[in-house]
Amino acid sequence: MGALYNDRLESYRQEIEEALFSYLPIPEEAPQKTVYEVMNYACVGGGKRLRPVLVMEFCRLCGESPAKAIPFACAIEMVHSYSLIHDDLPCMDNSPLRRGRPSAHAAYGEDMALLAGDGLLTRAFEVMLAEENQRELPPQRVLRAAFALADAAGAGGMVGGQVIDLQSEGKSIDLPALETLQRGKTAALLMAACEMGCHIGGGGEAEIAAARRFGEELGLCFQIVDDILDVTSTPEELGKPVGNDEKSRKVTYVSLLGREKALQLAAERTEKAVDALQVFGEPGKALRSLARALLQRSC
Ligand code: GRG
Repeated sequence: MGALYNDRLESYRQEIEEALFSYLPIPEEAPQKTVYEVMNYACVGGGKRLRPVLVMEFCRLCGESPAKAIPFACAIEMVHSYSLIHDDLPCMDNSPLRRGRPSAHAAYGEDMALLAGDGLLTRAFEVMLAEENQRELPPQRVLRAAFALADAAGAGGMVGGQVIDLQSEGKSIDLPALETLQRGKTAALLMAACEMGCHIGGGGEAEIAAARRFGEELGLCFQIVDDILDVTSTPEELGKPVGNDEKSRKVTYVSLLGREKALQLAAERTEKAVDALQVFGEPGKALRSLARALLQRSC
């Protein structure tokens, strides 16, 4: 991930890899060993780890050691991985490939994939609310971070966005409707990542509001680039099938605006995201670079 992350963010990414591995063990003797195996398969060792990196960096920007944010960073990655498992299921996108290898249901069957998604969603809250976090941090910070994740992941956020997406297939929706959908499906979790970092870091209301604004602009921009990559990239580069949006007759930023205008909108959004970071001053530099690098991402 060298092109996306500077040295500090890259070191967070590596810490996250190690911590995810330790939070998702595969107990040899457990009769339900398979579900642990699928949870581990879907979450450990793959993906850009963008959401957890944001949690840790916003924690640092609010003045707390980023190490304190690791359980929360891992929790949001677990929720993200659950959403990818469920998104790939035959009843959703029916996708055989994820992060460059067979998707969870392709490798382990639909039943185990569904349950592993449920297991990851639940494990996320177990990891955040563990007693040691409540000892090492003011409990208020822990609770506010856990609430932000629950709020973003549920029917008012990511799940709601997915529902609108499914119900919009084959229909002609306009740009405001597409934005409502993507605010839930993609941006909600990125906003939560930024907000959670501020809660753990002890940030004030100005920092939280700025972080949420950054996350929302970044999230919408992220989705525009995702839509562009779906028509310009290859399964080898993306690690997942391409051309899906057209196949499932989905309205996207590209189908509504064309590639050039979609990219222009993403660039404008990126600068709005960068603007939102003003409250963090010079120390926000790594996030400014990250936002601009995400505009150029190839996977
Ligand atoms: C409860 C059935 C059920 C579903 C949960 C599936 C779902 C709700 C929501 C869909 C969320 C989703 C897949 C949104 C798309 C967001 C997106 C662009 C994901 C890809 O994120 P990256 O590029 O992936 O950060 P990596 O692999 O790098 O982590």
